[in-house]
Amino acid sequence: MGAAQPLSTPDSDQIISINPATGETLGSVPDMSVDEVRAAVQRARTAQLAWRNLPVDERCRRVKRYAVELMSRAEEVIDLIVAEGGKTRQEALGMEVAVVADLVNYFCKHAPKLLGRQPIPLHLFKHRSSYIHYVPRGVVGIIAPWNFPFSIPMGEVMMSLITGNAAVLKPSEITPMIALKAKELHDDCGLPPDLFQVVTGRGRTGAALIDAGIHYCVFTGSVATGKQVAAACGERLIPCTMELGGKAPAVVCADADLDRTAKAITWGAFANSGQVCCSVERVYAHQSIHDELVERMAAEIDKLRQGDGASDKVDVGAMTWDKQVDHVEAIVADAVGAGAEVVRGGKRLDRDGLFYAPTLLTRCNHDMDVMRKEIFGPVVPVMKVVSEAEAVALANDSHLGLLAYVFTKDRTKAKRLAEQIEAGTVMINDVLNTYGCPETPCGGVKQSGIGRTHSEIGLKDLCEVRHVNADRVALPRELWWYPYTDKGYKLMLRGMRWLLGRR
Ligand code: TXE
Repeated sequence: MGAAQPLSTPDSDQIISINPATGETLGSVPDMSVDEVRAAVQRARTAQLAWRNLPVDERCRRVKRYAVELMSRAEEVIDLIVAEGGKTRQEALGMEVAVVADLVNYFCKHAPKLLGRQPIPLHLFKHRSSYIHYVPRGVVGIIAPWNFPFSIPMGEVMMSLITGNAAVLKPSEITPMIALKAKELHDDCGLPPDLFQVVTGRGRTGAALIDAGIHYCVFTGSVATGKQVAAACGERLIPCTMELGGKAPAVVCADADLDRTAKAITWGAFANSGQVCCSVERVYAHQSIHDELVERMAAEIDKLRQGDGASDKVDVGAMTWDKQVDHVEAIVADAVGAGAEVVRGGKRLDRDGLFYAPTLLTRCNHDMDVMRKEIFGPVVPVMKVVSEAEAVALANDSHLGLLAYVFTKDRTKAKRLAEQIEAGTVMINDVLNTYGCPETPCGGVKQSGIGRTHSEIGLKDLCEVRHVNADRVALPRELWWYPYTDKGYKLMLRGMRWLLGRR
């Protein structure tokens, strides 16, 4: 049936990369040792000590070359993303390659201003001045998942270089080849080779990276692994950003534009075969429009063409990892066993490769795993609700809070509902797309993670935020210094009463 797991045994020193749509072997990469990882971090640190001294404008001028190189070789990269990850060409272009090229262009344009000295006007000590300056941390360790093996890590790599850091990437062992291609483009566009390196391997290589002298860690992956990584960083007091799982709810109000909503939810649930941390993972539809919405979604699903993403006539490609297909099968079986109705899909395709049919479930409830656990596959369960208040309460009944969606024509109500939903990002009448807006923060609340990637927040998190406080006038001493005197005390008391105690 599906493509086998990498052929290597867990302790072999080679990892085989396989095309999930065809089962063909794409190549193999080493399962790198602790010493190899440590050496890579040392080389990165040496390169970074020179790189950090370049003015930010010069760093941006050089990093911008990556976007030029990437877009000139876009199809080379797209072909490999499709072959190794299973997504369609459109998704490899729009959700991977273009996202990185746009992020590079955006931050190369805006970073010099964002990273400039930031004055802090002092409200009381007017005879002094303060400002913040942003200092690169050193070597950023990036540990990445298999679902967006290019755009997720490379956005962080590029932001690391722009802020004056070096980056060492540990890609997922399921999709290592694309990371090596990303590194090839980096070297080919003339950036210092040691500034960005790839250390391939399994989880233990990721663990070795955390222990190899990095100065910051950006982890993207599951909640379970994220807790292990955060603990390892905590033990070493390495600051980190955790981008973990999601269970995005879509709240569909009675007054939603059902045609747009059905199209949005279909794409939001099945793009990249549903293997997106911000996929629509559950729908709460107002009882007055529930049946019509389900009908429209079913009609949208019927139009979907599924097959090997290498073909241009495909809307839904292969899933990436056979264990994820097993998980999807189990979670659908649990739902059906508990009374869910399969309106569309509900099973693997009877063909080679990792294909699971786009699946629409109704009669779902919160006693089912499908409404509580991350599916991370092409399944969308729908639940009928009697009110918007019930929808919001159910949306918040989750340990995850990454993205959420609200569909209604009333934009004022939409923002009110959006602000009640516990999620890092809430989109109104749209899905997924904020990841493609580098100026907006990505990240979750609750168990969906810590910190933010992208945006000014994510850029500055890659820096040490340092503060300088300086004198503006030359005074012989400050009032509150030694010697303490009764006169000085009384003067300060009177002054503070006037300053701080006025109505
Ligand atoms: O994650 P894993 P996967 C989540 C998504 C899903 C998961 C899928 O919701 O849950 O990621 O990706 C390495 N120390 N997101 O299965 O297993 C491992 O080798 C250090 C959320 O890849 O957590 C891999 O490289 N590293 C996200 C990486 O961790 C370790 C967007 C992730 O592996 C390790 C995309 C260890 N002990 C997917 N063990 C978002 N929020 O944006 C494993 N690894």
